[in-house]
Amino acid sequence: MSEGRLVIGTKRYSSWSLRGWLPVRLAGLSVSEEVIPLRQPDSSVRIAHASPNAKVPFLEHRTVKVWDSLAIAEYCAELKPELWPENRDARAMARSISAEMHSGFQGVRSAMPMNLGRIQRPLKEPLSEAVTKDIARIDSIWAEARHRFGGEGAYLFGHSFTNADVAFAPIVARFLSYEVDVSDVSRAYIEAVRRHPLVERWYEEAEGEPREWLVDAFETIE
Ligand SMILES: N[C@@H](CCC(=O)N[C@@H](CS)C(=O)NCC(=O)O)C(=O)O
Repeated sequence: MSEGRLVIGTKRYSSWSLRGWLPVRLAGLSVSEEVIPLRQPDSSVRIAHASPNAKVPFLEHRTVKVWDSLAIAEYCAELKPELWPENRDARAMARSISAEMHSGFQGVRSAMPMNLGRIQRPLKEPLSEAVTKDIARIDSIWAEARHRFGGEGAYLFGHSFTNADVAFAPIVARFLSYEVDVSDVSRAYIEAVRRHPLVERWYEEAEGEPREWLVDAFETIE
Protein backbone atom coordinates (compact mmCIF):
# COMPACT_ATOMS: atom_id res chain seq x y z
CA MET A 1 0.00 0.00 0.00
CA SER A 2 1.25 3.46 -0.85
CA GLU A 3 2.44 5.48 2.12
CA GLY A 4 2.42 8.80 0.34
CA ARG A 5 3.57 10.46 -2.85
CA LEU A 6 6.57 11.95 -4.52
CA VAL A 7 5.86 14.88 -6.81
CA ILE A 8 8.47 15.37 -9.54
CA GLY A 9 8.93 17.06 -12.91
CA THR A 10 9.61 15.69 -16.41
CA LYS A 11 12.20 12.94 -15.98
CA ARG A 12 14.02 13.90 -19.18
CA TYR A 13 14.83 17.37 -17.83
CA SER A 14 14.35 17.61 -14.09
CA SER A 15 17.72 17.21 -12.43
CA TRP A 16 16.35 18.21 -9.02
CA SER A 17 13.61 15.62 -9.33
CA LEU A 18 16.22 12.94 -10.02
CA ARG A 19 18.01 14.05 -6.83
CA GLY A 20 14.77 13.54 -4.89
CA TRP A 21 13.66 10.35 -6.60
CA LEU A 22 16.92 8.41 -6.20
CA PRO A 23 17.10 8.54 -2.37
CA VAL A 24 13.39 7.76 -2.10
CA ARG A 25 13.85 4.65 -4.24
CA LEU A 26 17.19 3.72 -2.61
CA ALA A 27 15.52 3.89 0.81
CA GLY A 28 12.65 1.77 -0.51
CA LEU A 29 9.88 4.18 0.46
CA SER A 30 6.53 2.97 -0.71
CA VAL A 31 5.22 6.16 -2.28
CA SER A 32 3.42 6.77 -5.54
CA GLU A 33 4.81 9.14 -8.16
CA GLU A 34 3.10 12.18 -9.57
CA VAL A 35 4.93 13.59 -12.58
CA ILE A 36 4.10 17.17 -13.54
CA PRO A 37 5.45 18.05 -17.00
CA LEU A 38 7.72 21.12 -16.79
CA ARG A 39 7.48 24.28 -18.94
CA GLN A 40 3.86 23.67 -19.97
CA PRO A 41 1.26 26.46 -19.68
CA ASP A 42 -0.14 25.02 -16.43
CA SER A 43 3.12 23.67 -14.91
CA SER A 44 3.70 26.45 -12.36
CA VAL A 45 0.09 26.39 -11.15
CA ARG A 46 0.10 22.61 -10.82
CA ILE A 47 3.44 22.58 -8.99
CA ALA A 48 2.36 25.42 -6.66
CA HIS A 49 -0.81 23.51 -5.89
CA ALA A 50 1.09 20.30 -5.10
CA SER A 51 4.21 21.52 -3.29
CA PRO A 52 4.77 23.96 -0.37
CA ASN A 53 7.71 25.77 -2.03
CA ALA A 54 6.14 25.67 -5.50
CA LYS A 55 8.98 23.48 -6.74
CA VAL A 56 9.61 19.83 -7.40
CA PRO A 57 10.61 17.45 -5.91
CA PHE A 58 8.19 17.27 -3.00
CA LEU A 59 7.76 14.21 -0.78
CA GLU A 60 4.80 13.35 1.41
CA HIS A 61 5.58 10.19 3.40
CA ARG A 62 3.07 8.99 5.98
CA THR A 63 2.13 12.43 7.32
CA VAL A 64 5.58 13.96 6.90
CA LYS A 65 6.08 16.62 4.24
CA VAL A 66 9.59 17.23 2.88
CA TRP A 67 10.57 19.60 0.09
CA ASP A 68 13.89 20.44 -1.54
CA SER A 69 15.97 17.55 -2.83
CA LEU A 70 18.67 17.86 -0.17
CA ALA A 71 16.10 17.69 2.65
CA ILE A 72 14.54 14.66 0.95
CA ALA A 73 17.98 13.02 0.76
CA GLU A 74 18.51 13.68 4.49
CA TYR A 75 15.03 12.37 5.36
CA CYS A 76 15.68 9.17 3.41
CA ALA A 77 19.04 8.77 5.15
CA GLU A 78 17.27 8.83 8.52
CA LEU A 79 15.31 5.81 7.34
CA LYS A 80 18.29 4.21 5.57
CA PRO A 81 21.53 5.41 7.19
CA GLU A 82 23.66 3.73 4.48
CA LEU A 83 22.74 6.65 2.25
CA TRP A 84 25.66 8.45 3.89
CA PRO A 85 29.08 6.77 4.32
CA GLU A 86 29.62 5.19 7.74
CA ASN A 87 33.08 6.66 8.32
CA ARG A 88 32.81 10.19 9.78
CA ASP A 89 35.58 11.65 7.63
CA ALA A 90 34.00 10.19 4.51
CA ARG A 91 30.56 11.33 5.65
CA ALA A 92 31.83 14.88 6.16
CA MET A 93 33.21 14.95 2.64
CA ALA A 94 30.05 13.36 1.21
CA ARG A 95 27.92 16.02 2.88
CA SER A 96 30.28 18.83 1.84
CA ILE A 97 30.33 17.90 -1.83
CA SER A 98 26.56 17.35 -1.86
CA ALA A 99 26.07 20.82 -0.38
CA GLU A 100 28.61 22.27 -2.82
CA MET A 101 26.65 20.71 -5.67
CA HIS A 102 23.38 21.97 -4.27
CA SER A 103 24.47 25.59 -4.05
CA GLY A 104 26.98 25.88 -6.88
CA PHE A 105 28.09 24.91 -10.35
CA GLN A 106 25.90 27.55 -11.97
CA GLY A 107 28.15 27.54 -15.04
CA VAL A 108 27.50 23.90 -15.93
CA ARG A 109 23.90 24.11 -14.86
CA SER A 110 22.94 26.95 -17.13
CA ALA A 111 25.08 26.06 -20.16
CA MET A 112 24.24 22.36 -20.08
CA PRO A 113 20.68 21.75 -18.93
CA MET A 114 19.92 18.09 -18.26
CA ASN A 115 18.34 16.47 -21.30
CA LEU A 116 18.46 12.68 -21.22
CA GLY A 117 17.50 12.53 -24.88
CA ARG A 118 20.63 14.35 -25.92
CA ILE A 119 23.29 11.72 -26.63
CA GLN A 120 26.98 12.63 -26.94
CA ARG A 121 26.37 15.95 -28.66
CA PRO A 122 28.90 18.57 -27.47
CA LEU A 123 28.03 22.27 -27.39
CA LYS A 124 29.03 24.09 -30.61
CA GLU A 125 30.22 27.24 -28.80
CA PRO A 126 33.56 26.99 -26.99
CA LEU A 127 33.00 26.40 -23.26
CA SER A 128 33.03 29.55 -21.13
CA GLU A 129 35.51 30.06 -18.32
CA ALA A 130 32.76 29.47 -15.73
CA VAL A 131 31.87 26.11 -17.31
CA THR A 132 35.49 25.03 -17.66
CA LYS A 133 36.11 25.90 -14.02
CA ASP A 134 33.06 23.93 -12.86
CA ILE A 135 34.10 20.88 -14.90
CA ALA A 136 37.62 20.97 -13.44
CA ARG A 137 36.26 21.24 -9.91
CA ILE A 138 33.83 18.34 -10.41
CA ASP A 139 36.59 16.22 -11.92
CA SER A 140 38.80 16.92 -8.91
CA ILE A 141 36.00 16.21 -6.40
CA TRP A 142 35.32 12.84 -8.02
CA ALA A 143 39.04 11.98 -8.18
CA GLU A 144 39.59 12.93 -4.53
CA ALA A 145 36.58 11.00 -3.22
CA ARG A 146 37.46 7.94 -5.30
CA HIS A 147 41.11 8.12 -4.26
CA ARG A 148 40.44 8.58 -0.53
CA PHE A 149 37.29 6.54 -0.01
CA GLY A 150 36.36 4.64 -3.19
CA GLY A 151 38.47 1.55 -2.46
CA GLU A 152 37.37 -1.38 -4.61
CA GLY A 153 33.88 0.03 -5.08
CA ALA A 154 32.67 1.87 -8.17
CA TYR A 155 31.09 4.87 -6.47
CA LEU A 156 32.47 7.97 -4.76
CA PHE A 157 32.57 6.35 -1.34
CA GLY A 158 32.95 2.71 -2.31
CA HIS A 159 30.46 -0.04 -3.02
CA SER A 160 27.40 1.79 -1.82
CA PHE A 161 25.57 4.38 -3.95
CA THR A 162 25.23 7.21 -1.42
CA ASN A 163 23.54 10.59 -1.34
CA ALA A 164 26.77 12.07 -2.72
CA ASP A 165 26.37 9.94 -5.86
CA VAL A 166 22.74 11.07 -5.94
CA ALA A 167 23.85 14.72 -5.91
CA PHE A 168 26.14 14.14 -8.90
CA ALA A 169 23.92 11.79 -10.94
CA PRO A 170 22.46 14.66 -13.02
CA ILE A 171 26.01 15.90 -13.67
CA VAL A 172 26.89 12.45 -14.96
CA ALA A 173 23.90 12.71 -17.30
CA ARG A 174 25.01 16.15 -18.50
CA PHE A 175 28.61 15.07 -19.06
CA LEU A 176 27.35 12.16 -21.18
CA SER A 177 24.93 14.33 -23.15
CA TYR A 178 27.42 17.10 -23.89
CA GLU A 179 30.37 14.68 -24.19
CA VAL A 180 32.46 16.48 -21.60
CA ASP A 181 36.10 15.48 -21.50
CA VAL A 182 37.19 14.27 -18.04
CA SER A 183 39.96 12.23 -16.43
CA ASP A 184 40.04 8.42 -16.65
CA VAL A 185 38.93 8.12 -13.01
CA SER A 186 35.91 10.32 -13.68
CA ARG A 187 35.10 8.49 -16.92
CA ALA A 188 34.97 5.17 -15.07
CA TYR A 189 32.79 6.77 -12.39
CA ILE A 190 30.42 8.17 -15.03
CA GLU A 191 30.03 4.68 -16.52
CA ALA A 192 29.31 3.16 -13.10
CA VAL A 193 26.62 5.72 -12.26
CA ARG A 194 25.00 5.40 -15.69
CA ARG A 195 24.80 1.62 -15.25
CA HIS A 196 23.22 1.77 -11.76
CA PRO A 197 19.83 -0.01 -12.00
CA LEU A 198 17.89 2.98 -10.67
CA VAL A 199 19.62 5.37 -13.05
CA GLU A 200 18.83 2.92 -15.90
CA ARG A 201 15.22 2.89 -14.77
CA TRP A 202 14.99 6.70 -14.67
CA TYR A 203 16.41 6.91 -18.22
CA GLU A 204 13.92 4.29 -19.45
CA GLU A 205 11.01 6.07 -17.84
CA ALA A 206 12.20 9.38 -19.31
CA GLU A 207 12.29 7.72 -22.73
CA GLY A 208 8.66 6.68 -22.27
CA GLU A 209 7.37 10.19 -21.54
CA PRO A 210 4.90 11.70 -24.04
CA ARG A 211 6.40 13.63 -26.95
CA GLU A 212 4.18 16.58 -26.06
CA TRP A 213 6.32 17.07 -22.95
CA LEU A 214 9.39 17.95 -25.05
CA VAL A 215 10.52 21.54 -24.54
CA ASP A 216 11.96 23.28 -27.61
CA ALA A 217 14.22 25.51 -25.53
CA PHE A 218 16.02 22.45 -24.15
CA GLU A 219 16.02 20.44 -27.36
CA THR A 220 17.53 23.11 -29.61
CA ILE A 221 20.58 24.14 -27.58
CA GLU A 222 23.58 24.21 -29.90
N1 LIG B 1 16.74 23.58 -4.57
C1 LIG B 1 15.55 22.93 -5.06
C2 LIG B 1 15.37 23.26 -6.53
C3 LIG B 1 14.09 22.69 -7.11
C4 LIG B 1 13.75 23.30 -8.48
O1 LIG B 1 14.25 24.37 -8.85
N2 LIG B 1 12.87 22.61 -9.21
C5 LIG B 1 12.38 23.11 -10.49
C6 LIG B 1 12.27 22.01 -11.53
S1 LIG B 1 13.79 21.18 -11.85
C7 LIG B 1 10.96 23.65 -10.30
O2 LIG B 1 10.17 23.04 -9.60
N3 LIG B 1 10.60 24.76 -10.94
C8 LIG B 1 9.28 25.32 -10.82
C9 LIG B 1 8.54 25.40 -12.12
O3 LIG B 1 9.03 24.84 -13.12
O4 LIG B 1 7.45 25.99 -12.14
C10 LIG B 1 15.68 21.42 -4.79
O5 LIG B 1 16.79 20.98 -4.53
O6 LIG B 1 14.67 20.70 -4.77
